[in-house]
Amino acid sequence: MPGTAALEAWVEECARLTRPDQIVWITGSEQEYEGLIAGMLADGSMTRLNESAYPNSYLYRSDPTDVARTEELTYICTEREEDAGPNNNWMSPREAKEKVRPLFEGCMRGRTMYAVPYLMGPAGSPHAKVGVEITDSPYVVANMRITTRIGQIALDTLAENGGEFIPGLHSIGDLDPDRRYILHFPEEKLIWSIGSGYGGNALLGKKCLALRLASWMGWKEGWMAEHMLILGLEDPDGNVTYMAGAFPSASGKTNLAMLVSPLADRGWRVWTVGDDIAWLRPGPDGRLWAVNPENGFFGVAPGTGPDTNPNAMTTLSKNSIFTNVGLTPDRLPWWPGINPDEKEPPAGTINWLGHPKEQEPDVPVAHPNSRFTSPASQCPSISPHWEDPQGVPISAFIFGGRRARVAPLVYQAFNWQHGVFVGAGMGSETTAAATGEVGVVRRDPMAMLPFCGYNMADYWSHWLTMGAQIAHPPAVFHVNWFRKGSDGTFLWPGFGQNARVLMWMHDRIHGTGRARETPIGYVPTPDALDLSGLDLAPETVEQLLAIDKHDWLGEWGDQAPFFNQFGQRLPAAIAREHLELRARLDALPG
Ligand code: GTP
Ligand code: SPV
Ligand code: MN
Repeated sequence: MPGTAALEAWVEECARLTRPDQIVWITGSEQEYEGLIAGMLADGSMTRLNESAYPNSYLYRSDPTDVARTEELTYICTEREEDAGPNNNWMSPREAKEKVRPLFEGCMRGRTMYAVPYLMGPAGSPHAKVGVEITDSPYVVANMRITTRIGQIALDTLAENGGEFIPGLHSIGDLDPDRRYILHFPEEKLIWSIGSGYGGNALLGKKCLALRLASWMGWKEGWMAEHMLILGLEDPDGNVTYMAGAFPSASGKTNLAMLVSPLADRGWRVWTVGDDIAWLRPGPDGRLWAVNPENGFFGVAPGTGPDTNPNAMTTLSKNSIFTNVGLTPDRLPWWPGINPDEKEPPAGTINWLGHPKEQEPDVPVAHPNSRFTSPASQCPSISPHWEDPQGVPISAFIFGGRRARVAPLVYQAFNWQHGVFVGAGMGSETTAAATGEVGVVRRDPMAMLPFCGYNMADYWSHWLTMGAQIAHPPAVFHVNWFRKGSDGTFLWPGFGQNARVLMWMHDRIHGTGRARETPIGYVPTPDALDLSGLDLAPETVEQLLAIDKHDWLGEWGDQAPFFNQFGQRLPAAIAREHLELRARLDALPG
């Protein structure tokens, strides 16, 4: 298939390095997909699910040592270390290539090399970018086909934009974590990834291009690439207010984006634009406009069920790939929560390692980071505007953490600068989305710690600059669905009920919501939240909205060394906001 000369030359160069048996250019056709799947069914790497319950859907089990993003093996390779910042692992481009090129040498011998042209962003959008991923994993190709727009549509855009594309070379290598590297070269817009076939390590359009490289490009070019869901909240008048939310990995973006409102009968509903990534640009009207660069969802399976996220359940009911979930004797996928009244799967269910669960009672049936890959177009709540080339206008940014203590259910920042500080100071408990310890609080500014492709201090400066450039910057909120009571259970019902918090934000944006001023921002008065029909004790509501001086002084203290790492590069406005928070906390009685 003809591409531009530069594209063909790069693919040939990669082939000389990796020595595949053959090169296949991916067109994105149905037939081609069926062929890829047939190959994986034949070699046993995929299993067909129950065709009547889950048409055209498959189970894939990854290598047991390759089940999540590996942040410690992910690098930003800039000429100067300080441009990558203390928030990233760094190697110089030269050192990185010298170290990793030998791993690519001959790594595709005996394998097929796929060249996958893909488009991030809706076709015809000024936001859209073309990437080309070279990979030796048919599983990666199949996932890219769902999560991005692949093949001809990307080549057409490439032809229209003068042949510009972002190259990404990927090989599963030998899957040994000791020889795994996820390398980004933002100065030459290049990605090299070897040794993993999982998620954000391997589907290069997602975290590598659409966040790490795109955040760098946005910094240089005056736009933003964020780890954000995008939703539209329709009110009883039929007006839709668009909001974008940054929560750390596995902390509720997909769920909020697809929320089914319990107050739909009163005219409140949520439309889904995106569930993981937002690209934002200032519009001529002085607002920020957002597109979802993706074409599908790579969603967390555990916890997803008809009671928590019915829209996700419909979305994943066909044409989907399930990774590292359980398999019941009826050939249905299984994970905790898929059937709300079933704590345990049926006897004879096969766990994610491929063994009968009875043989391995200590192994979870589904891996905690097991995922579904499904087309966005199948989502019942998908917005009619989700592929609008110019995107949707954003009225609010929502930051969110997973915090058993400290952070109240919701609060609003005083203004844009304070909002940037609220995002910069975010903390959240770690999850299974990345390897490492789970449940420990870490600073995860704007949910971008693993995804910001440059010095985080420069990123905050960029946020401040963007706000100053637009006439109508979004209102900024912070939420926490995960606050726990003394008995260790969640205080807030979450999921669909989060609509009530979105409604308060809507009221704040439109000037009617009631709030009290606290040291951390505006917190709803208990009567400002519509809690009708919820069985919440007034003490619980009080606990959910409480600002504890002692807890917040602890939080302040935890932020200090994090900010200090950035030295002189930390924007003065952030340092000042941090000091002013301290003064407001000190003035609080108690
Ligand atoms: P990534 O795809 O990793 O970026 O994750 P995400 O931010 O999209 O998270 P997702 O919505 O998939 O949720 C992750 C986990 O949190 C799932 O197990 C959900 O069931 C659970 N979760 C989501 N929203 C809520 C909520 O409001 N309350 C509670 N208790 N759990 C939630
Ligand atoms: C995340 O970890 O934030 C994800 C999943 O969205 S992955 O694509 O693996 O990065
Ligand atoms: Mn994510």
